[in-house]
Amino acid sequence: MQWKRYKAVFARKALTTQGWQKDVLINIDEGGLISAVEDSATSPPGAPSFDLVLPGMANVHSHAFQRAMTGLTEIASGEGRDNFWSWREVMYKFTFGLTPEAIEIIARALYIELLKHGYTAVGEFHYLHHDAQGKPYANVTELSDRIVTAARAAGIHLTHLPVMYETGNFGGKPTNDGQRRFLNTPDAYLKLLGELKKKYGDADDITLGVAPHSLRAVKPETLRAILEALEHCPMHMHIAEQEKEVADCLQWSRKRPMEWLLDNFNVDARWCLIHATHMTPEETATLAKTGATVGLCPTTEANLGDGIFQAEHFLTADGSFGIGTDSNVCTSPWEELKMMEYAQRLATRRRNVLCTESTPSAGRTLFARAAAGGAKALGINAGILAPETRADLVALSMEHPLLHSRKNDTILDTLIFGATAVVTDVFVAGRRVVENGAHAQEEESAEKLRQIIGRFV
Ligand code: NGQ
Ligand code: ZN
Repeated sequence: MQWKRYKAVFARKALTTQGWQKDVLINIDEGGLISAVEDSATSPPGAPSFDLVLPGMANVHSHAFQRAMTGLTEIASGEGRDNFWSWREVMYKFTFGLTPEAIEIIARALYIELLKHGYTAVGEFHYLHHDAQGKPYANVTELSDRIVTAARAAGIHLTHLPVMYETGNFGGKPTNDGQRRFLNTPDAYLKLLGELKKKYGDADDITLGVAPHSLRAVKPETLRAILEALEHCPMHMHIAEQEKEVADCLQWSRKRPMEWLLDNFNVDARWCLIHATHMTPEETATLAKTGATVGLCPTTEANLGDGIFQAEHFLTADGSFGIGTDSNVCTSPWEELKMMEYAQRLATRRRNVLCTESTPSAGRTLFARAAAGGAKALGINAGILAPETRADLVALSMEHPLLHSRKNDTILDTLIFGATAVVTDVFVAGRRVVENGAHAQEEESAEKLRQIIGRFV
């Protein structure tokens, strides 16, 4: 699907790197980058004009197929012991029923939803590689190709993160049958990376990264080999999400997961550590200084009963974070950011926790930092409105009566905490993929999803 690329977008109000500005003209070059941001401008003929324009949000962590499981894991097993690990068993069984076609249909429908809520890029942490029996497809990139096709059809920028998975737990423990679609030897994984690089390495709508699944699922020597295989690309990994994971890591290495990683690897800005829920204050402070981003998935972390990230401490130490939809039970960045702050309020019994002296608005702090940190984690130059960054733009309506008198940062506070965010238009690299609240393929995509979703109930 080809969308027209706009040359300019006009905003009566916009959040730029200069702060809140009025009558902003955003000029876009032929490559989809912002060429100039002018305030107190007039709208040129042909440029679409909006109430409010913000930088698009990055979704740093998605497992697209899990969108189709939404609502199917909320019934108690009856033993009173439902937890992350029992959810994972259900999720493993769910993967057995997914055909390549279904994966593409689910992913496209999800990506359209993400766009409609204001996400403009998605980091797909992709670990389904083989067929339902665990046999490699003749085309080793079959399921990656499906994800790429879905993202291209929807028009969202994709940071594709093929996942390495080889062990069942720390210390090289054997895998189980539920993991059969995920597994690769290091050689097979490097071959997959090589194929993906050949196919998509030069594409400007795809960014390639790597994703060792977790310290539970990848041996230290494999982690090192992966780091060296693709230089400079984003490197994403789940870490320290569950208390049992911390206990298992201590037993294996006498170190906690984050402690082990920081002691053994040169963690730097190319890393995105997903969850990082269970850290000591020392780990939190050290990680913040590395330049790595943490990928927080507040709604999924709540849904799975993970625990609460040390966000206040991490932000005070100037740590970088992005938000992710992970299991895709929530597809709205506004709700995700609200959940992030509310978890802190519930834990600390205080209010307005995630903000700083220089930016006392929680909404502004959350939005701006997640947009910038998320873009960094996805390896794209985006998340701010400034020349030479991608024209990934989200336009919102200010028609809600509550927004009428709101100014500057209280606009973001009202969008996030008042649930008043109405996204009308979305541009990805200057292409208008959502127009007046609608995506051109949403009906057809929904119908395709309707036709297959019955298989999963
Ligand atoms: C995943 N999800 O890869 O989908 C994981 C579950 C695991 C989250 N961690 C599997 N939220 O971590 O072993
Ligand atoms: Zn995950």
